[in-house]
Amino acid sequence: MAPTTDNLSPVVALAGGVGGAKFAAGLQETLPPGALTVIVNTGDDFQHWGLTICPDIDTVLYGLANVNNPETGWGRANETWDVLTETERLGGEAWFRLGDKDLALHLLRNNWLKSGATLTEITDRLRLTLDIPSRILPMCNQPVRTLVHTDEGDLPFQDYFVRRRCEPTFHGLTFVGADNAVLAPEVAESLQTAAQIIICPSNPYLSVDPILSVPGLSDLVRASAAPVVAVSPIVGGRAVKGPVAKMMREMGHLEHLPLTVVEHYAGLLDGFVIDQQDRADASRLPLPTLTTDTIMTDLPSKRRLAAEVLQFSRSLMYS
Ligand code: FO1
Repeated sequence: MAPTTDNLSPVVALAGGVGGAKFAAGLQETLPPGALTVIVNTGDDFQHWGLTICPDIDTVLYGLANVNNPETGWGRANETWDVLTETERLGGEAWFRLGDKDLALHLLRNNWLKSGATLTEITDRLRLTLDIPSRILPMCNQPVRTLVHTDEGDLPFQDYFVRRRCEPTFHGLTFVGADNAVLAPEVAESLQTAAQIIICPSNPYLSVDPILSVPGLSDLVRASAAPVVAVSPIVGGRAVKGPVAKMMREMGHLEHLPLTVVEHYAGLLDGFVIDQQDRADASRLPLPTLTTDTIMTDLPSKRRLAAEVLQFSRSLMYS
């Protein structure tokens, strides 16, 4: 069935990390309750203090529940750090900052995982408890772990990103376990019925590629009749947050970074959204492009950007 254009049509967003969570919050604010599904990167997940940590799922959960830390973008607002402080005092590792409230969620999730629930089931339980009207789907239920190849050797994702603050020179990535990942029925169904598919302004290499590495997932995006639009994570030739521009430079892309993002998503996109500061790059882009203010500082700016992107995406249904 061809996708319809009314506001109740399902919208699927692919997201990872802080930029993705911010934009997804704007989409949720703009769309009717239940219209949004967010498929989230789990390549950043790892084991720490004996717990399974799912940073991007939690960043999206907290962002859509509006309980996220507005300064960092990850973790909880009004957090306390007693466990971390005491753990460090006892000689434990404190480079990865798990707050007390955040820890409560991790303890629960760990128990549920131990008792056999899938990450999809657990995430759904958590989003309902947090009164989130949107569906949040991990990209898969099997472990896929991003390994970063650097000039200092291979580093597990969080070692590269948090412990080493992305300082080592980036050479490439492997998504370990991706070959054995299985497309979850919920993910497949959401993409098959989507009226609009949006790739959030997340890091294309670290956050979106792991999602696309799940066997069969990018084929569904490509096969979809829905317009596929990506929002650039680049503003004024730089990353809004995180290491994407640094990584691009280290791969030899020194200028026209929005075009580099489009080329990276080759064959997937029907439209692209760039920031007004990158206006000069618009004419180089080989697809319909919306140029606007993509910086999201508060809820109104998230809502405005989401509304503009949805409208742009709808306009592509007729082209
Ligand atoms: N990012 C940091 O830069 N430092 C941290 O200590 C840190 C802790 C943390 C705890 C829970 C969580 O869900 C996320 C956390 N993040 C932290 C964010 C994080 O690991 C990255 O932003 C993502 O993996 C990249 O998208």
